[in-house]
Amino acid sequence: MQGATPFTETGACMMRRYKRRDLPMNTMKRIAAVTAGLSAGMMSLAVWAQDGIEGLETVGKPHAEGIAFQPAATELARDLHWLEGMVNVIIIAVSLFVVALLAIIIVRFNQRVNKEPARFTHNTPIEITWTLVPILILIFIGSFSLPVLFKQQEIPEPEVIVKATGYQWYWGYEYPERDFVFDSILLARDELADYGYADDEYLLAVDNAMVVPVNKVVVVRVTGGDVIHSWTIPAFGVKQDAVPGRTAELWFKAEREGVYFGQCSELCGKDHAYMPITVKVVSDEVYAQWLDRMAEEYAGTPPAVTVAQAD
Ligand SMILES: [Cu+2]
Repeated sequence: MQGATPFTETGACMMRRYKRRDLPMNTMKRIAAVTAGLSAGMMSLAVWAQDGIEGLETVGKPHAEGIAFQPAATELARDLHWLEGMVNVIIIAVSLFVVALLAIIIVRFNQRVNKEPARFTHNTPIEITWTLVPILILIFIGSFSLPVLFKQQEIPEPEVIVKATGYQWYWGYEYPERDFVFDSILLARDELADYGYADDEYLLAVDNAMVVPVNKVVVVRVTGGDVIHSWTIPAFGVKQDAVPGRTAELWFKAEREGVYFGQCSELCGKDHAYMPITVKVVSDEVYAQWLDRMAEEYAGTPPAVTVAQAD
């Protein structure tokens, strides 16, 4: 047991688990996984992703002592990384310039070296310069940052729609096209292996990940069920507040299959740290199979059948 960890299989967490609509099914799965784990000869069976999606590389994950961004998996994230690099160059240049000015003043105009200080108070050319130059720098930055912002906020025609709802303290996902809903709940440390996650993915991995197809425009409609939460996947370069009573949208087009992690990014109560976000980006056919399985398990609608029509 993790004595110091507030999130255990008892108390509040257990209550939340009972809110799931799929509890009987899931309990069955868990019993199956534990039984498999008990048999040494069948140990490998315990390590299977419970959503039936296997062999995905973990791409968007924080690393101990890491200071850079997670690898960009969308055009939006690449834009953000580029913008950060460009603004950093300006920040460093301005900082070095100011430090150099300070150094010159300290060395050349101290009381000892400069016994007779100048008495003038105005210098028009310098005053115009130090007003204009910062304005020009801001216009320059804005001419690059605003297009990046507009690209994020102008939602393209969706190929896949997912509704994400933040609750205290887990996420719920809805796939309106197939009419199913499920909850996505933090995995306890001892459950990670059963679901195919590494031990250091505690506080990042969930039981039911959101699944989306690769290279498709995914629009996520984000809302809050109780208080304000915030949905994010850093590697996608997206972050959107989940506000009760409002539906906000974000979009991304993930270019690489894999597992991506995020965490609720709006302080939402005592278990704010225990409502992570896991997204699996998969191929079109894996996505279609997953949709069918989920529609069946969560009583969604069967796939639309295209019927040939005679004119
Ligand atoms: Cu939250």
